[in-house]
Parts: sequence; structure tokens; C-alpha cells
Amino acid sequence: MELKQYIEFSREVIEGMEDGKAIVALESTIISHGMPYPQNVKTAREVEDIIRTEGCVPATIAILNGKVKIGLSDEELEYLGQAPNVIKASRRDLPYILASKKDGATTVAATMICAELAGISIFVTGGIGGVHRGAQETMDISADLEELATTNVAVVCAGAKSILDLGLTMEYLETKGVPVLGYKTDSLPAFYTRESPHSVNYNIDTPEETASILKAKWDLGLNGGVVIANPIPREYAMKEDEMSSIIERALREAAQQQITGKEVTPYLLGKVKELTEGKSLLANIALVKHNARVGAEIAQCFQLQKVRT
Ligand code: PSU
Ligand code: MN
Repeated sequence: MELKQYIEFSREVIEGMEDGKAIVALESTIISHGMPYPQNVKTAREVEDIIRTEGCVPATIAILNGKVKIGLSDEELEYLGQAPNVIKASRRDLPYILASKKDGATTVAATMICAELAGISIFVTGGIGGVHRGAQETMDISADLEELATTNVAVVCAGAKSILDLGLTMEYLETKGVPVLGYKTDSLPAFYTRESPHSVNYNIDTPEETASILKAKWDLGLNGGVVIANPIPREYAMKEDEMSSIIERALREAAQQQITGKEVTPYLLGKVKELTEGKSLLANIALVKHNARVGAEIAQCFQLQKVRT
């Protein structure tokens, strides 16, 4: 009863749930803080359509006027893509935004929380947050990792950007018991590139096998998420050395500007975009669409397995 006053489902999601369709959650920070307008709205719509074509129902999650929205209308998506005062919302921001009836774009962490509340198990995005380089001193570790440790939602992503310390991010996930599955890969993808020097825990080839792993984890009561790391399609992948010098420069400028807290990730993402002259945006769009296709296939299999038992 108490919970209901905070959450609103779109008609499409309600009908999808009634019809027993698989629902796929999508985040909104990527729309408001991750991509420029109008590409953000266009991409969000195309990603939703890919999920529909695969026979699932997309549920883009955001907070509008103090309500958690599970599924956005076209007008709401358009508003979110342009509105200047949308707060980047992670776990710690949710209570304030809901109570003060503001607008919030949910990060991976906050989207996982809302998806779990809505009964959605599969979530598609671009990249997760992680342990930042230099975290030994700054203690800058994304709340996404703690969420993966506790909340029962699988996140399909293209790994994490190497603005982060990918090695420490893997260590953190290991400590917290979060499986990192490579989707047809042994190497942890680094968002713009298909490979990194780090290995995933297991290389999984099919959506069926992925869904069985999720089911086994949650059947056993092993709470927490799973990272399903799906490399960027080959034709859109960027060159490793080009990317690493751009990322080094973005990190230097962030340090010079003394950027801290929740501003760090959006600042670095913006700098990388600027320094790659838009090439990174094309890569970003391509990988999210690819994740949507794979995520929808996994969601279908997971739904079938749930029904069978
Ligand atoms: N990494 C990306 N693109 C993104 C983000 C991260 O490559 O859009 C966003 C996601 O919403 C992620 C958030 O959950 O940034 C992490 O922010 P922070 O590091 O402040 O936790
Ligand atoms: Mn941070």
C-alpha cells in the first residue's frame, strides 16, 4: 500500500505483465546525462523498438514529478531528453527526489532498485559505474557496485569504460559475490573496445545458458545482481591506443578542474565525447542497441524458465 503511492506503471508495461511477456528495464541517466539531444531521445526510442521486435516489453525507468515511472510515454521520453533540471539519481538521491516531487534520471543503481520493486529481473544499459582510478585516495567507487551486491537484477552492458580502474572493479565485484559473465567473450569488454587486459569469470554462449545461471543464483537465495558483459559490435569498436590517450587526457582535466562526487562520471563521459569528435557517440548508440537485442533474448529465456517451474 505504502509503496504504491510512489510507483506508476505505463499502460504498455501493465498489459505486457498481464500477458505474461518478458519485461526489460532501461535506465534514464544515459538519456539525460549520457547523450546529447536529440540523439538521446532517438536512441531511447530505437532501443525500445528493438526490445519490442524481440517480443519483449521495454520499461524505461525514471522519476517524474516525484513518481517512479516504470515505462515512459513518448511525451515523457521527449521531456526527459530536454529538461535541464533532471537530477542524476542514484540510491542515495531517491528519497529526496520522491519526497520533493522532482524529476530524476536513474543510474544503474537506482534503475536496479526500481526494477526490483516492479518485479523486473533483466535490465539493459550501456556501461556500469565502478571503482575509479585513484580510488585508493579519493574513495570514488560507484554505488552501482553495492547495488549489484544486493539487488536481484541482471545488468546487460558492454562492460565498463576505462575511465575506471577495471582491475579494481573486478576485485570489488568478486568480493561482493557478483558473477561477471562474458557474452561470447573471455575478456572483460571495455565499452568502446571489445577487450581489456582483464578476464570475465565465465564465457557464456547462449541466452538459455545465461538465463539458467540467473535462475540458479536466485533459486539458491544468493541475492544480488549479475553483470552480463556483451562486447561492442566489431564494426563500431574503437582503437585501443586512441581511446586510452583520450581517457588519460579527460582524467587529467577532471583532476585540474577538481571535479568530485557525482559530477565525476558525467564530466569524464562529456570530455571523452568531445575529444573523439562524436565518434564515441556512434559507438555508444551501436553498443546499447546490441545490448538491447541480447538482453531481450535473455529475458525471453528467463521468462520461459520461470513459467516452467
Ligand atoms: N558509464 C557509462 N555511461 C553512463 C554511465 C556510466 O559509460 O551513462 C552512467 C550510468 O547511469 C551509471 C552512472 O550508473 O553513470 C554511474 O555514475 P557514478 O559513477 O557517479 O556512480
Ligand atoms: Mn562516484
